[in-house]
Amino acid sequence: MAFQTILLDSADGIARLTLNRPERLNSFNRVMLVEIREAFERIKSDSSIRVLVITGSGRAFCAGQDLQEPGALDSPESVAELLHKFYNPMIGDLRSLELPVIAAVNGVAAGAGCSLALACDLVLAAQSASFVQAFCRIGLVPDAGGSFFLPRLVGPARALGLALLGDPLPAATAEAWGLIWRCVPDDSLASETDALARRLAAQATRALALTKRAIGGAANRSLDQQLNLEADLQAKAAGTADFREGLAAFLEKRPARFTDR
Ligand code: LHQ
Repeated sequence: MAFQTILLDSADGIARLTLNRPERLNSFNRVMLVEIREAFERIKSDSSIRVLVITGSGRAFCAGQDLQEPGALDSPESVAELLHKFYNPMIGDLRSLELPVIAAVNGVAAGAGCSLALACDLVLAAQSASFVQAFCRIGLVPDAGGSFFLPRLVGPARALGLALLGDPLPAATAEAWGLIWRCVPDDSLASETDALARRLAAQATRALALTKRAIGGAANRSLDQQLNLEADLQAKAAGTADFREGLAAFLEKRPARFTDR
């Protein structure tokens, strides 16, 4: 089935999901939120996919909720329903993907569009991109995981400054503050994203998925809990064919060829 609001293609183990409503700065409507989840399902069930890249078409990454979507914002109930039925499951599904997810932020990421980017594992942003906690500008509060990821990434002082003021944070500052992995020149975003995705696709995907589990939520666990979790995850990694291959390749002084997913 073809999608109406996103594009999904894959090659060489790398899936690319493009938010594709450029005339509305790729803002989310209900169709798009459903299609994104359907894309995640397809990626999960395709064992050839080892990395996902999420990006936007045109000049924006994503402007958050489509503020002109009929019926969406009519009442507190419709807003709560949007979050419970569409946004929250989408963020939950994204976080449970057992492969690395890169956000290639090609332009402005505002509101829930910023939350989506921050929920990804690695964020690469074009120098002209910016991150906007747009919620306060329209009398709303951060959602779609924004209030979870933001303070964990930049600390409460910067998180509050961003969320209470709603000023655009330029990509270079976002990198300096540790909000994102890297800011790159606009004309290098595509090639840098491709190089990063290829590097990740060549790695041991199961171990990367287990690493995501170790680091995700680590701030909420005690040292004892984390040590135990590490031991459990390491036992799982040690049971993969990729670990045997990685070890053999090291001992034989040759590049490893990882194949698990
Ligand atoms: C848009 C949008 C947009 C529709 C630009 N919708 N058309 C979840 C569920 C439940 C409740 C509500 O909240 C949420 C989560 C959220 O995401 S709430 C936050 C929603 N997003 C915003 O408040 C951001 C609104 N947009 C902006 O502040 C600006 O457009 C940004 C900073 C993103 C970009 O600014 P500019 O580059 O100056 O572009 P622009 O403002 O001129 O927009 C270009 C066009 O896109 C324009 O349409 P037009 O027909 O005049 O060319 C905008 O109306 C449209 N657009 N964002 N979210």
